[in-house]
Amino acid sequence: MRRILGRANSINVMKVIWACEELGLPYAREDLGGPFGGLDTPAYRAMNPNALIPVLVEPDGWLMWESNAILRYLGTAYGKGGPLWPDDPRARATSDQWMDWQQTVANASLGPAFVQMYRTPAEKRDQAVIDKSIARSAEAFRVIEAHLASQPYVAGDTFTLGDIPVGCHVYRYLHLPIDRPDMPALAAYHERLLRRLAYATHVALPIT
Ligand SMILES: N[C@@H](CCC(=O)N[C@@H](CS)C(=O)NCC(=O)O)C(=O)O
Repeated sequence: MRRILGRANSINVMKVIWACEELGLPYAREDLGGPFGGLDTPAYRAMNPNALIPVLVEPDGWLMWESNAILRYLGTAYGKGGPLWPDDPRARATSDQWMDWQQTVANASLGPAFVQMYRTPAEKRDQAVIDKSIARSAEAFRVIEAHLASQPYVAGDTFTLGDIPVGCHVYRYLHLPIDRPDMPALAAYHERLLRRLAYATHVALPIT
């Protein structure tokens, strides 16, 4: 059986679950990281030397880490000829571009506020870090707001794997208890994604 290693409330684990569900791939998920621990062990570091989740372990034991790279692997291995990871190089590149945007722009801007608000004890929180992160996030998410104002999905008219990292982060941005500018295209995107069972079941949950 394919294994997804990592706690269910990790945004990066959610991406892999969502991709497996979209591709119809069976998997078993195992709780690791956060309160479950288990990452700083020789056995886990032998799988992922960064001691981070997720790790994907294929049924034959081959494994890999880095959530967006896992999505690209799953699409290439199991999505051939289908709409999720288009064979057309340019359509695929556009989907891929937005995956990188999620890591390098969305996460870089919103991550600090999330870590302060959800992963840092109240007495150690730095409001200046939160404020700066929220301000940077407004700029970052205006980019995807403008993009999705003219098309339903990141790569065009069709849902692709690039919507998975972006959708996970848009959900988080729209549902964190922070001030944010009105972003109607992102709100509509969230409503569109809610029609996908995997998003509704594994992503659109209370943020913890
Ligand atoms: N770039 C990596 C980041 C992985 C990462 O930062 N994972 C976090 C959870 S979202 C983690 O392992 N945190 C430590 C923990 O959960 O104990 C990826 O996309 O897979």
